[in-house]
Amino acid sequence: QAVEVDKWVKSVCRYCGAGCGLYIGVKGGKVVAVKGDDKNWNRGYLCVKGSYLPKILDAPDRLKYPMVRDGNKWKRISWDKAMNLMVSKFAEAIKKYGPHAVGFYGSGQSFSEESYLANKLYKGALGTNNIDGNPRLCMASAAVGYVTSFGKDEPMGSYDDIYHADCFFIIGSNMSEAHPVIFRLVMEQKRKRNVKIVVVDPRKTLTARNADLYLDFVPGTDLFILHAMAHVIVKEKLYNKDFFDKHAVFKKMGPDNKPVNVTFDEYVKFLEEYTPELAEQKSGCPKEKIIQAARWFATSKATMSFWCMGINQRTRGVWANNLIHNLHLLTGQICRPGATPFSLTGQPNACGGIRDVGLLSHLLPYGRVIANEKHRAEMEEFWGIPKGRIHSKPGPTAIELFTKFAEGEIKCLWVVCTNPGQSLPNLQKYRKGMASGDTFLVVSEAYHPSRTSELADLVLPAALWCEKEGTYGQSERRYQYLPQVIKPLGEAKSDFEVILTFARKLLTALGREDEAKKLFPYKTTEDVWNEMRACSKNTVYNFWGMTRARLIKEHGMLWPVPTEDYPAPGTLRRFTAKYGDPLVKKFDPKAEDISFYGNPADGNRAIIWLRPAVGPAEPADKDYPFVLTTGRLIEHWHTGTMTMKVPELMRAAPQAFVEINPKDAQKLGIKTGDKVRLTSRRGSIVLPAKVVDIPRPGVLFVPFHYPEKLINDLVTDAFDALSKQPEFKISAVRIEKV
Ligand code: MGD
Ligand code: SF4
Repeated sequence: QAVEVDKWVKSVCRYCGAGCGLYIGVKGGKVVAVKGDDKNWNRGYLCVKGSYLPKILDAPDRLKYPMVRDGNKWKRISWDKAMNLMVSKFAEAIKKYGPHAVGFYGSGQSFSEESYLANKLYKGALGTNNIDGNPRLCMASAAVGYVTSFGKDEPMGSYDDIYHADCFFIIGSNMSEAHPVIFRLVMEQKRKRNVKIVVVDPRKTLTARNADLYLDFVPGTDLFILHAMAHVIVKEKLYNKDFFDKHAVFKKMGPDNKPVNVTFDEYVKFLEEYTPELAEQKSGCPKEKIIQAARWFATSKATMSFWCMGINQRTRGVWANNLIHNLHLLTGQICRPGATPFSLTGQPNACGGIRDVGLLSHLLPYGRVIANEKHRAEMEEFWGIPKGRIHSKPGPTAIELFTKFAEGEIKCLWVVCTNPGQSLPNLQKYRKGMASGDTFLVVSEAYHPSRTSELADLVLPAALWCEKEGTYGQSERRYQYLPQVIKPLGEAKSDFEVILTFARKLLTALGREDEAKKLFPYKTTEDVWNEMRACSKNTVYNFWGMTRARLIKEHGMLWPVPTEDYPAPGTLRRFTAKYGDPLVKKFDPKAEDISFYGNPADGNRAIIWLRPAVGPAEPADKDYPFVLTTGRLIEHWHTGTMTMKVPELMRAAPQAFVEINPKDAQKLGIKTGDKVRLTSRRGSIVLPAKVVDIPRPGVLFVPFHYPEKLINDLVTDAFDALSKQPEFKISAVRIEKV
């Protein structure tokens, strides 16, 4: 049915990291419709969540005014009073206890300019690294995986590779629900060409049901499968020796926990024990399927891997990422059209706004890290702050940050554009800390109460999506501009405006008025964007050529884009001069074509890692015999604050449930609709059962969207030692009929 609008404005969906382009239809100052942008990568397609975006804007629980806690009640206050209260609390804590008494928890859904400002305030102006974000729960293992294998973060390929690949290796990703439009493009290839889809997942999801080859396995045993695939590739000589001789080195961790180089023969020896038989024994996946997957991976013309939370949300998430990269490097399935390891991103701006901007406690902007003295000095010079201002020790990561807040070491915490009161694992532990009367919690939210804002001392109303402007950086290094289309509801303000005002007022309250003016002189988000472009200029991220005007005009651009006349859409493939990476020669002048130029210490080669297969932190056992795994449904976004305002989505997915395999259900006498209790070492919850042949026997699945059913009370907060990303995908539980 045609919708009448006054104008259509080009923008981007605010949900998943796919980053579908869309047009927003405005009529009489209201958003009345969206439609897909057919000139963007998504070719006009949107999924069901994106299609209903207009309905989230004027929901009845939108927060319109700043609110302060008054005992058990909430009191409306003015913005001036709210800012003064916040500034006085933060300034008092800093004066009394030093800069590490305050913290910030940000989001892969904030605009890049917002995250850049917050990072500059905390690391550059205050001198504390107490700043982390929800991508720690989401993408940290993928980021560390890229850095440890290739020397630099972010995927080297792009969505364009979908049109060239003839084998898709999808592991730990339910693309059909979590990244539906990307999956649609994959399925389109399946209909048109002779492509193969391999899916490795403990749930027979819609994605798995569309596979040509489906490998199901006991959660947490996929490292054995990945090694066994390498074993087959080596044994059957399906590898590309020319490629890895030239472009990769083999490494393992030495006895003093430092990496040491090893030979290909040592790698082959390491793989000997990881036979398909052993993998079958450990994982429950038939060895024939593993062998077939290895053959298709290696011998297809071009293999593209996709993975997401099933790999990242693991105590061995980084190692699992490394093992996927190993397969590409071993077979030379990389750095040419269709051949690429592509990590799917959960959130719309986890890449551009958090990983690239460096809003994680160990990072600085554009590939720089806190632990590197030279990088700190570069940023100190760039920001014009005294040498030594940036603290040399990486700060606490998400779980550690909330632990410090719970223990009172951090006195004041500001949570922006995320809902940790629902999304953190082992939730009650951290909720108690957030609710404590001894600390001061500020939450910037678009809705109130959320499961976090209900615990806050001060809640600030946030302008949503098209009520403000800024930039997103999405899965494939694609940066896109989102304009302000309508006025914010009530007195809501953009987080950009609030962070900027707070930064100036806080520094002034600390007696540093000159610095407030010098470090935060911006008038518009474009001023900050221009500073970010300059900050990226001499790095491998170089997006100097992406002026705001170009981003407004183009339908997304992929960095590197080194000059203002560099042709749109930018760089489709990195690390290969032949396929268009403009930085290969700059960073590795001797390179003929391929160079992993982020890794000069290893001759600009990538690393094939010898990482032993290790299982999860909490496997099922006799007391807790089931594995609980959690994740998303197609209808809802994360903690449901937005999508649960859409009646159509609520009708489709109205309540939480637990999926159980029919074989387990029969043994336990459970039928669909029965109430069952799930209990882990941390908590328990009652849910209706859904008996369905999706999880394999021994596995239970619960979506984490529903605020009235906090499944994260049960989930372990064990995390990966390298990425500090928690293992949301594997907790041991028992189940009983109530
Ligand atoms: P969201 O619902 O995305 O969840 O968890 P969260 O980030 O905590 O929260 C974003 C919040 O920002 C919403 O409450 C929304 O109303 C608000 N908001 C929207 N727009 C704006 C804005 O412009 N400004 C401000 N200030 N607020 C805004 C996600 C997290 O959850 C992530 S990233 C992952 S990957 C984890 N996944 C996961 C899982 O797979 N299983 C389980 N069990 N738990 C998980 N938790 C993690
Ligand atoms: Fe939005 Fe992701 Fe759906 Fe595209 S696939 S419309 S970005 S939620």
